[in-house]
Amino acid sequence: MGKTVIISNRLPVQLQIDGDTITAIPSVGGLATGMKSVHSGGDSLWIGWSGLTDEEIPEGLAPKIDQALKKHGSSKVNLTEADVDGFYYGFSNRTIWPLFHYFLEYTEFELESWNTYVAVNQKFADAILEKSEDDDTIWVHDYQLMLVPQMVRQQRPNISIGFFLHIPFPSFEIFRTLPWREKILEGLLGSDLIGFHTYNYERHFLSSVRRLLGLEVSFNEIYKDDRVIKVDSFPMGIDYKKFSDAAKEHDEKKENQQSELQQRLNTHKESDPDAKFILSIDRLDYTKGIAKRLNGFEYFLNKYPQYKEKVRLIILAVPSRSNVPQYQLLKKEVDELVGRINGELSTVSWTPIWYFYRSMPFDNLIDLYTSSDIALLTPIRDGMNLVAKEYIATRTDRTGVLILSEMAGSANEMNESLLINPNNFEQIADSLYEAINMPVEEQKSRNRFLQKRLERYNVEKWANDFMRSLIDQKERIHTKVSR
Ligand code: ADQ
Repeated sequence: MGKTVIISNRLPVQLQIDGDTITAIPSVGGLATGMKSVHSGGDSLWIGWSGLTDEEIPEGLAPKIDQALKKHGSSKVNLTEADVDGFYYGFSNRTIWPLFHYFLEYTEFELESWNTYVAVNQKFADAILEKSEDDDTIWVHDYQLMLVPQMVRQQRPNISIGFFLHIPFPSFEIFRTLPWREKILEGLLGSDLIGFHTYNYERHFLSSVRRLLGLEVSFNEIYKDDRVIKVDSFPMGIDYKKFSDAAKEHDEKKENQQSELQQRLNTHKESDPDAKFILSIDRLDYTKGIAKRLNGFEYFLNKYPQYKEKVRLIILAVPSRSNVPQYQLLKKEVDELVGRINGELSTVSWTPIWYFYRSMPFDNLIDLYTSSDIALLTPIRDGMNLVAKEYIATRTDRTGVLILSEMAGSANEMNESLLINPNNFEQIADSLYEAINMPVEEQKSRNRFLQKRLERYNVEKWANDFMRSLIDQKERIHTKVSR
């Protein structure tokens, strides 16, 4: 058996350039961690963009960058600034991202960015073709690279290809609006296995294949030419141990070892034992429902005014895609909403919303997760939502209440949380009331189930399940189906 080749838009390393010294630092993101068991170094390769455009790479340093990446089993795809504009900020994030999250009004259909998407997908496919052999196993990730499977398949009919989509696959009625809908489906169907987070996304995809391409679909298999393509759901987990161990370590810290953030949180708790922290963490993205969360919180404070001066909403939003206009508008909307609500409701001793617009180091994330009585996550659409899982994993004493939007993929596996419709402010307000008043025994019994499930189906298991399924499918690859 050959090696495993993983392909994603970004490589799981960050490049640091200091004069002519290049260092590649491994990223600690969910995907990179999850793939650890698959991307074990010696017999695997990760192909992706380094984060630096051709224009940004200092003259003569490209070979050094290649060497630095090689040490981490990585190889870069070269992209120009124009490529990144049209492919990433353009078609990926102004067409596919809004459309697949049901934001039709934000979706742009531009031929030029589609053409760049095709050309850049070809660059990724070419990189795979150059670096792989027929007996290798290829795993392509996410919505930026949906044409890659077919582009590779055309040149390498016998190679084994898996594809995983990290965002929702929308219903047929939404997907059909895309001018290049058949091309996207055909691109994906170059794979042997196509994975989604949930059964619903899988079902939507199969329905589009049947209705737009007229292909035969039986249960979760698609028959195309002489191939059988398997479609399945693999709900992505987290590195459970990393989060639960970090939380245990956090609990054992003496006061003088605690971060400044933790000490500030403690001071507030000590000054009023009834005070509650409500936490939300996400990228600043319109799909995450941050404005609805703020409105829901305001509604809660007006409906249950006894909690004024008692509860605080901590909003941690990571800057994201800030050169796409809708993200700039969203930033403005959230800034104004936080300002207005705080302006109207604050007292000399209480600010209802603490808003941090930045990425936080892992230790501070743990401070926030472990200090918050409630996590309030209200995405309007979300492929999975790992923050919900991370919050539960850090609750070492099993207290804490998760309020989660039913529009997040993770809601399917987290029935013991309080599920809400993010458009229903009444329900958000009542769930906050329920969470604040939930008996500790009930919190523990709900979290016991959640923790067990998350511990068992962690991110490593997710990656291994996908790979096992792909290898199984390999045995059937290209067998003529007599039908
Ligand atoms: P995202 O939309 O990025 O991922 P999510 O799954 O919640 O959403 O992952 C966010 C990650 O970033 C979490 O691990 C979280 O801890 C971290 N993070 C968030 N805010 C942070 C901050 N301020 N500082 C530091 N870290 C922060 C996409 C899809 C999701 C899907 C994942 C995985 O949109 O639906 O769950 O991929 O498939």
